[in-house]
Amino acid sequence: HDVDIPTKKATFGMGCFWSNDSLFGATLGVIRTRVGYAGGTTKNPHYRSIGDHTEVIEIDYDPKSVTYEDLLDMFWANHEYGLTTKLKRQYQSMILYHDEEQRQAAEASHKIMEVRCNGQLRTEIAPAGPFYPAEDYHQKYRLQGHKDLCRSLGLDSSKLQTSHLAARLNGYLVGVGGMTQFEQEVGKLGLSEKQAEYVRRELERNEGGGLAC
Ligand code: MHO
Repeated sequence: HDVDIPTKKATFGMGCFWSNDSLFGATLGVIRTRVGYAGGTTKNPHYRSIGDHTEVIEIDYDPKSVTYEDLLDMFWANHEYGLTTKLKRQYQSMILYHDEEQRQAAEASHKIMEVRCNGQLRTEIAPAGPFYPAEDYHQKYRLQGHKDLCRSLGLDSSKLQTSHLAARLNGYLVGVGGMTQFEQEVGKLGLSEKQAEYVRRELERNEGGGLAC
């Protein structure tokens, strides 16, 4: 289940982290994901005591297969960043960059969006500080709804944060990524025929259904 190649990190706050986990998990070039809290100053945040932190997704990606710019495009296309809605700090729109190259790309994309939205953006751009992984039950939240599948694949709570397969399934099961992409990579995922059939059924049932939280 584990893919061992050099990766880079990207960290985004895009509202409720359950759906972002599914969105990026099924994106080609994304190797692993985990959700957590970042962007604040208070120590050891938890879901029920989040302090001034924000729900974020941390992505390990293969820069040879997907660029940071691609991920930024997905960031802007998949959450609410306008000033029109008033959201809690928990759901702050946020780009936490990991190096100078990412900072520049983030600022550049922000400028473009600002023009498009007449300056009405509430997205924060800041250097990535400490990341606090969320409680186990938040990791691959959609996948965890399929207990038997998790069990049969040996996806325990630590694997839910480190496994490539877990990231993929967490997307496909809710219809993200699509059937064509699933069929293209199913041979590499290491599923039995029965497990693959199960995922196909769920994917088909949910495709195009959106990612409500
Ligand atoms: N509607 C969900 C949001 C959870 S999300 C991880 C809830 O209230 O539980 O913020």
